[in-house]
Amino acid sequence: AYQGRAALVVRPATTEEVAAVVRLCHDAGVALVPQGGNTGLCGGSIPDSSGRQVVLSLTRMKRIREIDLANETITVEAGVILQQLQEAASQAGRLFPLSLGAEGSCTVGGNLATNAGGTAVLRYGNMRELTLGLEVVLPDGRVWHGLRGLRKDNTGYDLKHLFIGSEGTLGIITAAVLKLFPGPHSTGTAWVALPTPQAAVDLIGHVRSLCADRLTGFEMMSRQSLEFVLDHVAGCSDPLQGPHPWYALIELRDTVPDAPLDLLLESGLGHAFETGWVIDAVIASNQTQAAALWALREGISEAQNHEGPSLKHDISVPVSQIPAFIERTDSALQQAFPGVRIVSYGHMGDGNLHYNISKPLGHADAPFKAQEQAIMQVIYQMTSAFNGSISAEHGLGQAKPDAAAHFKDPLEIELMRAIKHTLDPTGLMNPGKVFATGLE
Ligand code: 2HG
Ligand code: ZN
Repeated sequence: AYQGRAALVVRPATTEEVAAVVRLCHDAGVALVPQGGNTGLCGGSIPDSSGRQVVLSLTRMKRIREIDLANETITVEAGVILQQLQEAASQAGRLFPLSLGAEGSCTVGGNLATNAGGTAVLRYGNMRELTLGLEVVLPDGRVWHGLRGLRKDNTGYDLKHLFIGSEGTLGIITAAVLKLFPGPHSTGTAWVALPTPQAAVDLIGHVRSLCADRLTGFEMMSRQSLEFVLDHVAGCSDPLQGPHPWYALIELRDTVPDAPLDLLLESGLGHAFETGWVIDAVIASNQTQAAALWALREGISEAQNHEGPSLKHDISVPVSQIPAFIERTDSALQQAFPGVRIVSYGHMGDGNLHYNISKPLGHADAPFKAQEQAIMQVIYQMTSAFNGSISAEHGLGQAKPDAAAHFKDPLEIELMRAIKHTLDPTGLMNPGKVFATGLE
């Protein structure tokens, strides 16, 4: 979706080398664009088309520096691939819980820079909640050595939170101390058919009261989303008979081996059948079946690309408001743009919907693309009316700074700009990202 032209790409292997590059660019007045696994959906790691920006790739900084089991922490460099981090934790008998579709190629630096979310936020939080300390190269080349593995530290402002989610606009994260958790020894996975999004809200409350922290994932998807996967992703099949309007994928985990999670799921779903929240359900009886159910969820993004341009809207509203949001936005869109195919799915437990739009069946790409801004306005205005966020987990990148400037509180934007100006007065760190216009 995004193309740029870089002056050059530098690939430093150590923090000192990153600092040396940043210092040189600072002195020469050259803009830098940090890049990790290049999997972001908002173009945050893509340079502009001037051919004058330097891409600073962190992919050679891939050391696991330390695992401190007694402190339940792991210290890793920015270029470590998320999956390698998960594997390192697992080899140490622990869990690093961040999990998302791109985990085989996205990097820790990018996860931090965008405050990545994914499918286990419900239980473990976003990347922000998983981080204890950071090492950051500042825009003038100085290094902030904030790699502290402390769970308590009230010595003033918690600076790491400025850099997490700042998308490379305040400095370059080179390493982090991250939290580890006990590894799960039992997993229970269910795929359920639901009559309405309200049934999903009711079900999530019920399952949570029954299972408490064992509930690690609650994903929801519309029939349209599943149909795209069945049509375009090889080897996928519908686990249930007949079409149903909505589906949820529920995951429970326990640290106890052979924990009776299937029984918990059965009892939770039994009640849900009686109340009418659930129409049909299947519980995975082994890991292969569970993986097949997850493939249906994780295939949606790719499947939608086969249907022409996918207009992505990564929104969040309070969980309780999701049903009303869907009902009102669906109807406003169908009225203004008849026939558009609404592919809504996402991290229901976090109130985060990927409310993506495909062109009407049989229509050409170009006239549909021409409506992109108008469609976006309808969706973001509705999001705003529900007190939601126009970017829940993908960041702003170069895709959404204008929308953020429009829909965020002007005071918040003013404070953000003040912080940007203090840390990066020359505006050389990832210009054109997060903020609608550069500060230079
Ligand atoms: C997901 O949850 C990702 O599958 C991608 O955040 C969402 O492609 C998208 O819009
Ligand atoms: Zn997502």
